[in-house]
Amino acid sequence: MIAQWEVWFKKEGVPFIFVDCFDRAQMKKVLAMAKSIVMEKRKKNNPEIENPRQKMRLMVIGLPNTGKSTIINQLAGRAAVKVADKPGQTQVQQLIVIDKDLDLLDTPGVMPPSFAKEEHGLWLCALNAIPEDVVGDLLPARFIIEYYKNLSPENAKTFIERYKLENLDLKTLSADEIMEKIAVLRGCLKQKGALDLERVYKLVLHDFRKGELGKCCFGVPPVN
Ligand SMILES: Nc1nc2c(ncn2[C@@H]2O[C@H](COP(=O)(O)OP(=O)(O)OP(=O)(O)O)[C@@H](O)[C@H]2O)c(=O)[nH]1
Ligand SMILES: [Mg+2]
Repeated sequence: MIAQWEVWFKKEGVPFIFVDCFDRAQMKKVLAMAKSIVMEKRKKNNPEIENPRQKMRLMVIGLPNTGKSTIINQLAGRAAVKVADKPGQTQVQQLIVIDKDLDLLDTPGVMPPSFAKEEHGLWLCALNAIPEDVVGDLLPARFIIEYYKNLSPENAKTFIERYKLENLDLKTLSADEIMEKIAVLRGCLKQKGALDLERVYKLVLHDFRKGELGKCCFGVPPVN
């Protein structure tokens, strides 16, 4: 699905780069790319100026808890802004000097005013872009299980191995039944042996957010 997004960005003429913020080499590419985009624009808008101004001020925007502040810290090479694994960490804008040519504005996460489909809200809950107390753990955990259940066994390999589900035909089970199996396999039990499903929901959400269930990509590019 990532490949489909690549095609779409190219077709739309939108410069893009997929990165792991903790990969220093990749982050350097982001910096170089951002600077070259700005310089190209400056040259295009003012062709008569031979040496356009180098100094630039850019802002980092995106959904809550998606790594905006982390990007800034990585590019600055220091803990310039606060980072946390929860939505709404950054509350006010903050301007950070990255180098002699670049200042970056860190901004609070932004949300779409509404969701075209209910599942879009669940994606954001699964990704922890919406605070956990808004919908609780069950719905996003069920949504994640549903996602991996519908993948081919090859694409769901990491998920299947993580919870030792190799002997089950996942397609014939509901997401809730799969979570019951995980409770048994992982020993998530309450006193007197009842299944502790709350623990399974938290486990699934935790593992998903840490990338332990394998790579995933929600949603295909829009069709024009
Ligand atoms: N694995 C992984 N984790 C990341 C990456 N980028 C950020 N994180 C983690 O995601 C969490 C949120 O990062 P932040 O930088 O605070 O996110 P933010 O977009 O600034 O969040 P708000 O200010 O709340 O909107 C932190 O626990 C980061 O360590 C990444 O590329 N890979
Ligand atoms: Mg932030």
